[in-house]
Amino acid sequence: MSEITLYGPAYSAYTRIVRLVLEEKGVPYVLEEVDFISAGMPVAHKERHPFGMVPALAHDGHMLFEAGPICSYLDEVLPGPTFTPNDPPARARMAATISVLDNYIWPDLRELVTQTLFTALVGGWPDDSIKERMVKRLTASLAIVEERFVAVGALNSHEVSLADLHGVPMIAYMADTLDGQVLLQELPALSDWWQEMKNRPSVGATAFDLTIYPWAQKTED
Ligand SMILES: N[C@@H](CCC(=O)N[C@@H](CS)C(=O)NCC(=O)O)C(=O)O
Repeated sequence: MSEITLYGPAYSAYTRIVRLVLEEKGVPYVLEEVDFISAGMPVAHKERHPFGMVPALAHDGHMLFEAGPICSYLDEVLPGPTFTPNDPPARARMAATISVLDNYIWPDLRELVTQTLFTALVGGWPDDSIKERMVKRLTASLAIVEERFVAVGALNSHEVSLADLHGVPMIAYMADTLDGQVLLQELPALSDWWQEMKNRPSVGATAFDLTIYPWAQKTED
């Protein structure tokens, strides 16, 4: 099998989504760190992704980009367990769950995580008004995810699909914040799912330490 190189930083939620699929498949790969917080997106990476985002993945002479399509590609071409249901309605449901996570959950969660984790790490002050607005929005949107997706099996830690692996890095970041922990307490199905998912070896294998990055060390000056 030709070598797989994944471009993106370990702290990127979308890079971690792809890493989880690779780990679950049990296939070796090279992670080339592309740290975009230190000094913006490196010029070399802008050649890999037309909009200069991470992740991108090189395999078999192809440069692939966008986490969802990369994961579908890997699930199709790599050996190992499969994470895409055969049944078309179940497959559409999986794609809808991924779309919901991308469009209605992650943008607010990313803002919350930026204010709570990242701002402090780079030595800044969180904007509490943004934080409060995001908590309010997430209280409403996650209640819908809980009732219409998790409780009815669209996320399922016993029959893991690409939707589960897509959700893990997002909920992992959420669980790392105090506000996220409070939100999770009101979401029993999502909490149960996370308790199961976080113990998977792939989740441990893709854990990362934010304090190793040069921008994070500024707080120790
Ligand atoms: N639609 C993209 C989203 C990827 C994304 O949001 N990547 C973030 C890091 S997790 C990024 O590249 N941020 C750099 C920037 O905004 O300049 C995908 O599915 O891969």
